[in-house]
Amino acid sequence: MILKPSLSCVLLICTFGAVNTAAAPVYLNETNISVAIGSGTSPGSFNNTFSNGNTINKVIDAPSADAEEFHNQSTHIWFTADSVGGGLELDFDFGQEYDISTLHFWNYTGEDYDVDEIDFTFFSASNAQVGTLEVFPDLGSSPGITAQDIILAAPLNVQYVTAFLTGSNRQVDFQNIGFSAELSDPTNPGTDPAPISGPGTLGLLSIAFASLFGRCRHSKKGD
Ligand SMILES: [Ca+2]
Ligand SMILES: [Ca+2]
Ligand SMILES: [Ca+2]
Repeated sequence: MILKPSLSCVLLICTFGAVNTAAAPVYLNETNISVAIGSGTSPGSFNNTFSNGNTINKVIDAPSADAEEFHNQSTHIWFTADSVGGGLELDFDFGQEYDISTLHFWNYTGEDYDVDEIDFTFFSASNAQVGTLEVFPDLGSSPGITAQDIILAAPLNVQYVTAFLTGSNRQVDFQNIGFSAELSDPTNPGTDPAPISGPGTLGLLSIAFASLFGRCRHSKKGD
């Protein structure tokens, strides 16, 4: 028996190919996400962070994951908590769900002011918690500060991220926080911790081929 593919089958194959190649990581910054100071920020001082009209957008203004910044009042964020254990909370909104693959952090260059710990909490579009992560970042490079890249195995389906930054001596000084991520697969619900590749990808393939087979059979009957 020779299966003659119909036009709809060919179109479906082409569409699947296009969807498959479109899933490439993008760098999230001020052009596609937002950041705000969270209500969980401890009592403290922002020092010169907002001098000369600067805003908290300095956290997400790096144009790319490998951008270099020099430490000055137009590029950095500097918070001093009133007491040890206090810190700065940042709330990120991606606007839609992404699967984060790499975290990028541009720390200050010296131990007296750098960020010593960041506690991340990740939430889906429906505000369900989908993961947490503790990071103890390296000192920034000097004199030009480039990002430390931290590869993440998860989480998937993240729209909101809360980051709580602390310094062991109350000082929190850094340049940027960045995320490389892919748009989430809408068939994979936000609470599903399935890995990015493997069963999830195989499942998608199975659905695509089942659909293709069904469409081809249907078309052949109608021919
Ligand atoms: Ca910056
Ligand atoms: Ca320190
Ligand atoms: Ca440190």
